[in-house]
Amino acid sequence: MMAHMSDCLFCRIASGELPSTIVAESELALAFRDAAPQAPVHVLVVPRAHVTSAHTVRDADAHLIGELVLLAQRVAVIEGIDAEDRGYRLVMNVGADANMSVPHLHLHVLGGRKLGWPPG
Ligand code: DGP
Repeated sequence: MMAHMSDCLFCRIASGELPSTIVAESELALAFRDAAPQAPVHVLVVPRAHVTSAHTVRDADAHLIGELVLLAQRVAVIEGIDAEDRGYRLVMNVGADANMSVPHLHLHVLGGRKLGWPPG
């Protein structure tokens, strides 16, 4: 895990250097609206510290995965999609085949409509 990378988009958003629409935050993570939403609710949850992807997570930063999920739960409550008859999808893209475009670990929180499966 690296603290901050000045050329990383989500590091710059997480530090407040670049603007975002923040939905929730914790000491270790930030949740902000995706700039190209794929659903009525589309929020990205990122660790403040730089981790490249789920595939590069190591023992020392494994707790961040739990942190992202806990913050995603708060996002779901804030956005009103947490009820059992609603629900949401959590997605972590890894690498080119999954269309990962920003190499800073992030959890997509998608909801607000019936989501298709398989995702395609
Ligand atoms: P992924 O494909 O999993 O790497 O998702 C990256 C997401 O980041 C994608 O859905 C679009 C979003 N995104 C890209 N640039 C920005 C930005 O500058 N601000 C915000 N809020 N979202 C961004």
